[in-house]
Amino acid sequence: MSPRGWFITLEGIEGAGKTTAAACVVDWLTARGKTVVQTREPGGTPVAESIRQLVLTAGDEPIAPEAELLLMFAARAQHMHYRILPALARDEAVVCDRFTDSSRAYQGAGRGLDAGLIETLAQTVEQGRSPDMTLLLDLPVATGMVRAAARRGAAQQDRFEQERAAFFERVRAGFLAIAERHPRVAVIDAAAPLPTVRAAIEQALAARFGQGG
Ligand code: Z5A
Repeated sequence: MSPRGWFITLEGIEGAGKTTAAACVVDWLTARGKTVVQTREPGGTPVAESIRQLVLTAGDEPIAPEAELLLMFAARAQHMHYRILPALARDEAVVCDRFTDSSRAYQGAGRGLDAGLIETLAQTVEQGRSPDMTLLLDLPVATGMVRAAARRGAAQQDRFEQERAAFFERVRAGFLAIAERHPRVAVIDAAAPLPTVRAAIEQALAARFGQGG
């Protein structure tokens, strides 16, 4: 079985506007008659959502970087197996908020884990089906942090939100390095006003899939 649908991922540091951008991508695809599965990582299936809860919640026991990486890939394996690949096989479009590039950027560039190990895990878990297109929402770390704090309000920070700016600078640089290596990645200036971001996303989608979809 060779999955045929379109696999689109959204990436970026926190507060980049991935959630907002996902809605724009879904609108664009739906207008072209595509059936869309909108999902996120870590998460997307009941088991993967349980892992999300575990890995994002700040508790008394720290989570070792290697455990964090393996938990991200454990969630991804469930997601790939039971949600993403079946949808692609039905010729549907999958719009996923974060995917393996987040592991490369956060656990690789951010935590300093071995890039070779991450690629080995990716090869096994992705089963030969990497994204057709990735929208990288890029913006300065300080802007992302301000946006994320404003959206969070009085709610508690999760484990990642507790990291300092230097960590997110490494993550941002990691994402930009991925974009340089992979033509599937379109870099969107996410610091721009929303209508400008929306127009840039639509332009990138049209360039990849054609105007008619
Ligand atoms: N993680 C990892 O380490 N390794 C992995 O492999 C994976 C994940 C898969 C959870 O991700 C954490 O998991 C994540 C990395 C790690 N932690 N961090 N950081 P998440 O995606 O659930 O969490 P997040 O990145 O923190 O999401 P977010 O803060 O919700 O960011 P967002 O979705 O990109 O932003 P948003 O909600 O669309 O926008 C934020 C606010 O800005 C909101 O009020 C918007 O209205 C506003 N906004 C958006 N765009 C604009 C523009 N253009 N102008 C002005 N205001 C805007």
